[in-house]
Amino acid sequence: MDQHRSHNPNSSYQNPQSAYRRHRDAGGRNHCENKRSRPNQQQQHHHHHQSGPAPNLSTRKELYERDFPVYKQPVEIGCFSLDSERRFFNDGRQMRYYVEPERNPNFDLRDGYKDRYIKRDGNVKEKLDHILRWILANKSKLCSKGAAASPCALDFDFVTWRGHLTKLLTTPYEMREGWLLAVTRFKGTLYISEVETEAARREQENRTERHEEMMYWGYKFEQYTCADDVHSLPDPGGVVNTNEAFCTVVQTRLADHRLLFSGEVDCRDKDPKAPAPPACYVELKTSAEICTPKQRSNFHRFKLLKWWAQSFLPGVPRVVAGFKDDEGVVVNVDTFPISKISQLIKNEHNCWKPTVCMNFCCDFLSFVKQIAIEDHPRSVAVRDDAVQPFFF
Ligand code: 0WD
Ligand code: CA
Repeated sequence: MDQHRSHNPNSSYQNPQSAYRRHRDAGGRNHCENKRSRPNQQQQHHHHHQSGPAPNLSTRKELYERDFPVYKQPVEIGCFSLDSERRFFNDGRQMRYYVEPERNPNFDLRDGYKDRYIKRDGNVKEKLDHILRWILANKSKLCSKGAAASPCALDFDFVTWRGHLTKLLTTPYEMREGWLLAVTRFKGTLYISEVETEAARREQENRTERHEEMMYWGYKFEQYTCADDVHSLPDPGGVVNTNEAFCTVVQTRLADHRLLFSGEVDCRDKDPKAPAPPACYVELKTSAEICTPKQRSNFHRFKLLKWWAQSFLPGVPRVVAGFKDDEGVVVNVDTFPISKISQLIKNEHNCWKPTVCMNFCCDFLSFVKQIAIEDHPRSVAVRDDAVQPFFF
């Protein structure tokens, strides 16, 4: 399941690896853009580093202001759970149920940080492993034609995490954080997995104790608002263990890209009459209390973009946000229906547009199809955002 292999650069003809790096200049602008090489204009044979200039893809938002692309209603085709020791189960045992809090609950998010917190080991890079486990456990229902000899071809163009797609959606508006994605083609399906950037690694190493604690606050909010069973209540006295996860696996299509991806889901509506997944799912967030017009504007421009992209992708219809003060106390709770977010930001001058996000993602996926040609599990194309290729 190791999707990323390093190879001797001199052997790249046998195992070609392509890498695409995005650079930011000091002003946070993308450079290395090349308008001549929009992906749709690329010839297939240009993917190879021996055959001329490397193609690249601009991240300039102006280029993506066209009609909204076809995005089929995402359908849940399965789910899986990761337990307190990060073990995989091909079922929904880690599903939790949303218990609506009061509007002004005064939840203390700092409670338990020192003594009731088990933190997932961030040094373990899981790559696509859990999704691949789910595919193996469900291959009889996924294989195109009967139970062909393994491994059979999948009816998908792309397999990835939802979180990686979220990063693609927000790329035209993201001026700070770059990313690095590895792509490999196997039996016609492209597997996309993230590789940690040098900047992200440094950021993680230099995290302050305050930042470290604030990362706990989001999980603590989940504990205040989620119950383990339909008829039980949240247990704020319990342990927060971030190994535990419930993940949905969804199928959808973006233009001509057939996608299979998985994303972690916080909880579901506990009403038995609630619609089927993913429409019953609830995404939980925390955010700083909004006190000034400037803070409200930033919330619309940056937070709502990320929240929208993350939940729109799997068809999760609402985000429940806990607004916290500097002491980590949730002072109020608000629900944001995903379908209303684009109206909410309409008054914001020069704000982000959903169509730009989706069109960029769509073009990026077309670009990847043209770049990652070699169909071999050991041939890996690594690419980074803004979106300049490099090869090794
Ligand atoms: O190893 C890696 N580089 C990554 C692993 C990067 C991103 C995700 N993952 C894996 C983990 O197995 C995790 O369980 O993906 C799972 C979540 O996938 P996703 O839904 O595609 O990721 P994303 O949409 O970025 O995050 C959803 C939630 C987060 O909630 P908030 O409200 O903060 O967005 O998943 C959690 C977090 O609660 N989460 C993670 N949990 C464990 N390990 C990770 C992570 N690396 N990233 C996000
Ligand atoms: Ca969340």
